[in-house]
Amino acid sequence: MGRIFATLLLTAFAVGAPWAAASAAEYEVQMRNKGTDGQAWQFEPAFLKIAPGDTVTFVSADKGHNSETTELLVPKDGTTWKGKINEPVKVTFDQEGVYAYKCLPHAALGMVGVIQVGNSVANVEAAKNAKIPGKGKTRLAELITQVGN
Ligand SMILES: [Cu+2]
Repeated sequence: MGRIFATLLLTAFAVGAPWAAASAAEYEVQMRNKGTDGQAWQFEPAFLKIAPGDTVTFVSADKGHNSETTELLVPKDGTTWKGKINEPVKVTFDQEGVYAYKCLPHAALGMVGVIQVGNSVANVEAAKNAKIPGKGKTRLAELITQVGN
């Protein structure tokens, strides 16, 4: 029985079983003191469009950063997260919509990011009105212009 089950499982993975999470894509966003475009305080890439079920891991390329969001910046029933400074945080996005997030120490300096999951833009206005100070607000508005179908 054990061997038959194992064989079935292997076959299922080989043909891409619908329940196998292996079909979901994984992305990495780096938290950096300076982006490759020369601008300081960056998530890179700062805009991502992904599919429901995909996973994004925020990793520290430099020290002193985190990634976090609040209920205001995510779709209804969307996941929220709050990464610790200098620690990677892995987020799986199941709910379609627009997710805005920030680095807590550097949000006012422009360190914000946007992830669009699927094609829903239902909450894009709320994301635009997110309470982010200073350069973060300008940068968020720029990133939101990339949201689309
Ligand atoms: Cu930062």
